[in-house]
Amino acid sequence: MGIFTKTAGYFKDRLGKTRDKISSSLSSVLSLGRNIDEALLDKLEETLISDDIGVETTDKLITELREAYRGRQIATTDEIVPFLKEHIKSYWPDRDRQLHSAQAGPTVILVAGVNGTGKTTSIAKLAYILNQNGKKTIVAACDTYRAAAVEQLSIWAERIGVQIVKHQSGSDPAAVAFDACEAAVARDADVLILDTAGRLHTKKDLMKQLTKIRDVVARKIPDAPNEVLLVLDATTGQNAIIQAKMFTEAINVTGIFLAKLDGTARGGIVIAIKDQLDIPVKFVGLGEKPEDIAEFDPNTFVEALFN
Ligand SMILES: Nc1nc2c(ncn2[C@@H]2O[C@H](COP(=O)(O)OP(=O)(O)O)[C@@H](O)[C@H]2O)c(=O)[nH]1
Ligand SMILES: [Mg+2]
Repeated sequence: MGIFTKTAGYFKDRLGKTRDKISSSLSSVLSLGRNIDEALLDKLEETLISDDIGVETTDKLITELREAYRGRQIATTDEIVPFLKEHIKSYWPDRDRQLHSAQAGPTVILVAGVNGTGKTTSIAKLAYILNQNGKKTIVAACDTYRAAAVEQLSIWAERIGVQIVKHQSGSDPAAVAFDACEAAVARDADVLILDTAGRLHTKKDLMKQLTKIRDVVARKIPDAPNEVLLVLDATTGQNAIIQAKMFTEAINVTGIFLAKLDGTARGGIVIAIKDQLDIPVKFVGLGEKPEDIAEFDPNTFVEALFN
């Protein structure tokens, strides 16, 4: 069990909105009759797409379901949900979802994402759990663009009991990153997490700043950053995928932190992300408290989504 692991019950509880949506749309399809037929499969296809799981996975599911139905391996509607669960789980690539750590010296996590997606909160969650587990963690306020951003991270740092490296708002974020790396090494920290700005004058400025921070970090600490986490807001649906494509053009994103999965009925988006992005969802945000973070696990997730 990893330190970010949560129980199936916790997932079920937090994913209630998405589960309710999926279960009510599915039950309207399943109530069409006891036996599967072509009309029911068409209706099911529409339903799955409306549940945000994406065209690609829906196509695959419906094709396989139709084959199973025509081949008489499956006949009644009560077999549909178990079929969907088993197949959706099997589509997930078996990949590394662990947080990458440094062999020696501090592990450096660079966190990026559009404003309001949940970056600062997600950093607080990571820092909180790591710190609770005996990893000395420092956060760095490299979002110097907005006055409130440094303040927000300072409040979190104090609340969860971790150190912070910050400058005045408006100062050079790369200079904050520089100082933060020095502090992390000098104070023998296990983990350094860098917050970044989510909006600048132009998209080009934003990406330039991000790569500048990354380059400073890479020069100060060998093999850093060990992880570049992109925070996406689950409530924004397809927009989150567009954002991810934009960031991956500028920086090598190693994992996704999908925030606000508790606040949305669109949790099916995790499945669409798997189809459309070649980046693993490593963490999910399931509330506003520091402990509301979980490692993403496809099996637990799929079980929590389908009743
Ligand atoms: N319900 C819920 N709210 C979240 C979650 N993560 C962040 N938020 C909220 O989203 C808002 C924006 O978060 P913030 O961390 O400031 O975003 P940033 O601008 O990307 O740094 C805040 O009100 C957070 O409390 C989550 O997992 N669940
Ligand atoms: Mg922020």
